[in-house]
Amino acid sequence: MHTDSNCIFCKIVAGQIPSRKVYEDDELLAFHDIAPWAPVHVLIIPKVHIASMVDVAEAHAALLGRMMVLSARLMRELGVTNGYRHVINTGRDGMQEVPHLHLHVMGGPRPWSKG
Ligand code: DGP
Repeated sequence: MHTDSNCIFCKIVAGQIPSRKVYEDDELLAFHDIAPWAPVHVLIIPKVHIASMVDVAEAHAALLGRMMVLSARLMRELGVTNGYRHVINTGRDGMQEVPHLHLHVMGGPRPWSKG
């Protein structure tokens, strides 16, 4: 699997940086955001290093689909019952800070920042 030894999220996947994990399988990892914008703020990432949506190819379609399906399951499991937001930031103008593809999933009682 392609990884980047300088990437923070690859280090989280490798267990070199601790995280509050909520889900893990062979392809995906989900953990709480270190700087949450909402009462529940989870990041879902592919374990393979894909820098951003710019690098997504047809071959990743199932992987991205799994990230979306997992998001609904995790919000249910984390007790988010009144709705939630999905955000994917892409590149500098898209306000992406960590160059490893990640899906933000945010919910919980409002008010909270729109990010
Ligand atoms: P973005 O702007 O979409 O690249 O958001 C990156 C998010 O990643 C940001 O909300 C903070 C979070 N983050 C950055 N470093 C860490 C870390 O080491 N651990 C965790 N859990 N989250 C991190």
